[in-house]
Amino acid sequence: MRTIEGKLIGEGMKFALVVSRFNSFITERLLEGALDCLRRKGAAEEALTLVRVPGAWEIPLVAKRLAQSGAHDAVVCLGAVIRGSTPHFDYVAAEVSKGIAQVSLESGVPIAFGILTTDSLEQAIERAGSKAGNKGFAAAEAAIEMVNILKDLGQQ
Ligand code: INI
Repeated sequence: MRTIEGKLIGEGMKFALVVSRFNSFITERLLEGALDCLRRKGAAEEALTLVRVPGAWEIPLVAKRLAQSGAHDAVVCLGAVIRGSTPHFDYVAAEVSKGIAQVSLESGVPIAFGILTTDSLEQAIERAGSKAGNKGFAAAEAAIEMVNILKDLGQQ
């Protein structure tokens, strides 16, 4: 049996990160996690591009532009949509998820989903570098893995 599994090696790869400022107390922790992952797995400093956007709602459009540019092997999206803080929750959470999935499928570029959608600030803190790990780190890891999988599939 041939099994294709992406290696977790980011050397020679270029990444864009899109981070929302809304709930920045959380999103900055996600960014730290994502950068920690990319750097430790071999991505060079000059291979990283960071774009800050106002809120999670704005992430898909910027991710689309970055994916279309051809300048990045993958895009890592980081945001925090917290139900407690807004009646907008359902709209924002649904649209950002759909938007990111759509951009990835249409562009063929891996777009990692590092958007927390939680009921409370406490749950978001748990996923941003405390009890439940760091979702930004996990999203960056998924981006590296996907770039390697697509490379392997392309060489068959
Ligand atoms: N943006 C978020 O990233 N998280 C949220 O929890 C949130 N809430 O609660 O409303 C949020 N709203 C702003 C939205 O993403 C847009 O930036 C804004 O509506 C302007 O388009």
